[in-house]
Amino acid sequence: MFAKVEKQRNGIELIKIDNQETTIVFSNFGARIISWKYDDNSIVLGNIVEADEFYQANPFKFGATIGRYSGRIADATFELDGKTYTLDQNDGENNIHGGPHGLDTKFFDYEIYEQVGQVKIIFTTIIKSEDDHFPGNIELKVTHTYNVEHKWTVEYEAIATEKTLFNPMNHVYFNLNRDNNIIDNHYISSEKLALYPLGDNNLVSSLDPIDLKACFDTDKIKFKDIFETTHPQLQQQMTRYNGLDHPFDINDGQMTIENKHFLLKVETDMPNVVIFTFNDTSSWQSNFNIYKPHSGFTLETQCIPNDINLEGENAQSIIEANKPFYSKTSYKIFEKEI
Ligand code: G6D
Repeated sequence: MFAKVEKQRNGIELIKIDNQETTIVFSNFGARIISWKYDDNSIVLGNIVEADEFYQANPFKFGATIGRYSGRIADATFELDGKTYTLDQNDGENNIHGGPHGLDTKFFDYEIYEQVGQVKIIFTTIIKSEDDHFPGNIELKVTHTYNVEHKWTVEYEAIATEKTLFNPMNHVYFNLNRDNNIIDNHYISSEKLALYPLGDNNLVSSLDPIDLKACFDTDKIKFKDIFETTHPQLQQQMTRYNGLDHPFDINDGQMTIENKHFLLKVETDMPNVVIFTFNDTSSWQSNFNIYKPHSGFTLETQCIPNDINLEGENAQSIIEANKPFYSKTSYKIFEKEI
């Protein structure tokens, strides 16, 4: 397989990979995915034509690598080894997406490897403590691989100079509908689907999750049925957030999402998946903002947001100095025969 590089303005470079029925495009800006198409159907949200302007001030972080810490950190502060760290507040009083200078804002260096049956792009950068106020610098490699089986894999390899937090993810929004209509008709499935309820400011309020499989008693749960549930605790969550913005426990890191035409299979070694159904699209004052609520959904494979304040030294996002971190998530798209 081969890759073609296209340079746009503002330092944005696109790396385009063609795999017959499917095409996929990545960028050096935020080591992000820009486009993924099955024939003429866009299955992710983004803008390949005007990428040079679209991504710079987009608060929705379409397709970006997020880090060093993906989810919210309550009150933008945490304690590690008895020391208190104060981060930038970029979500009310919280810190989100690693702060205002997170990985989504970085221009990565990259190398392309065209191999038999796949293309690999290795993006590299350094996260500096002076930029985000977490302890330690991190040398980071984000590898996007696309193969002939229409499978996109993201691998994260990191090494930190000090004990710190590392909780990366990709902020891609999917929409498997051919007409790109809202995603309420999609079904999610996994042998385990347990949702952590949120309290104030989108923060997890309890480590006792709601078992969705028990609530709905079905293998495949439709987003619409979750949004319109009469289950009291879940209904309260949906009313409050107009959809999902919740961490899930899933079975063995595997889940599928499907509609009539396509099925997307996700596999991850990260402990949780945050599903966000793009519930409020109004915060971006831009002609580029053509999105209505539920235009897409994310599958953010990460440690439970705010784990450092919820679980202290047991938080899974803690990494030791000089000890290599590795994590992998893949998304594979299938067209259904109808
Ligand atoms: C993340 O969980 C958050 C959402 O609350 C936020 O609005 C979005 O990113 C932009 O998924």
